Amino acid sequence: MNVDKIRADFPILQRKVKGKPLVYFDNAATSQKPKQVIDAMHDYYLNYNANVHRGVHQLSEEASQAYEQAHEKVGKLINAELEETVFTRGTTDSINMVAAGLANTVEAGDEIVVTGMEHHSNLVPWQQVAKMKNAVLKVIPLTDDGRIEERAIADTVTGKTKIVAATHMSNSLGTINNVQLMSKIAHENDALTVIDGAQSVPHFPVDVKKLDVDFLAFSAHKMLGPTGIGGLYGKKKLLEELHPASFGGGMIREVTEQDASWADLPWKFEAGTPPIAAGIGFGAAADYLLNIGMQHIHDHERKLTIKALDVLNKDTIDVYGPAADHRGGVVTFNVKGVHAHDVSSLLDDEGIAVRGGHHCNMPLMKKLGIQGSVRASFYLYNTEEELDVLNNALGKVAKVFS
Ligand code: 7TS
Repeated sequence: MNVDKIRADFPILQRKVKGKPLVYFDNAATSQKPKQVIDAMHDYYLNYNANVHRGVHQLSEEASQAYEQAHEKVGKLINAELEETVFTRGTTDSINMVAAGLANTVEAGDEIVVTGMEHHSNLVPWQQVAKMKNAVLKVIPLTDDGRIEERAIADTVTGKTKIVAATHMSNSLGTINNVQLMSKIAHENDALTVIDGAQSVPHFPVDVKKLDVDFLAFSAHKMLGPTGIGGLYGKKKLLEELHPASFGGGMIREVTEQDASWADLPWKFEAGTPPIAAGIGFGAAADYLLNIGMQHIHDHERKLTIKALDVLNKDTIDVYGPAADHRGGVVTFNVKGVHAHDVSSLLDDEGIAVRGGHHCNMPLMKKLGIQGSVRASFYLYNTEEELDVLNNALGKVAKVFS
């Protein structure tokens, strides 16, 4: 993987922040966008802007074709068919759609299982379903280093479990979960898995068939694509059974005064005029990632993560989460005795963008006994030299507060 060549595709990486070259380590929040994605969206607006699936005129046909092809490209990235690849507004929207659809299948006393490391967007929707249906929300506990052991899954999931909602990779701890095993245990108990792929699909190979997950949610903006769009994979049979949560134009087959039937998959779940340019950009992002190769991206981030853990492993710093073998390119830490926001702000003075705060993981922060942390998260365009810049900057932070 030629990182210099990749960096040339991202004009923003050339800019300076506070007079210093930008070091962008906030990829878990959102990634930067390559020219190829921006150009694809421009091209649509400049040359074939029209609504999709409606007109028979040339522009509409071109737009419809590009929009459908974008679904195919995104599907290819996760080894899903077109019918199984729904475009949504993002991970949060995807999970809410599934939660609304599956709520009908949950009865009083049933169990919904989540893990102790869920982003609020894969926790709060399930809390709401559990409250509405008088179901029991159970939480798979974590080890002290922020992993999930097989025994913990097997002990939590029971014959009463209807849904296992779990993140593929934690946005706070970096932990990569064995969702194949979770699906196996869920299926042995006749439960379905809803996997939050917001941090996995952008960063390593995800094959929905191999993992045998039932639903998978992800966001374009974390994988080189635009904001406002994301993906929901569902097994075809399950999507056919799932009740749509949003109704209107585009998602119907036939409407009478009193009733309506639904369009074929995936359009059944895409009511109204979609964000067409964003969808086309999402397809271009999937193409870009496929061209580079997800395994190459994972290997690169792994190298960076090992070095980051080494750089951060100091007496003055607490690092959270498991060893490099169990995690992706997210490293969260605190400089002892210094507020995460102060550290983030001093790093910003050095041109380094990190996130400080609770990372939408309040229950996890509570368990760790902290209010928040500083998070450095990596992507394909980051370099080992940038980790040296972080290391030097953290040295300065320690001096300021000593
Ligand atoms: N799930 C995980 C694991 C995430 O990291 C995020 C976003 C979401 C769900 C929600 O995605 P959205 O695109 O619908 O907002 N995580 C973060 C973050 O860590 N910092 O900013 C956004």
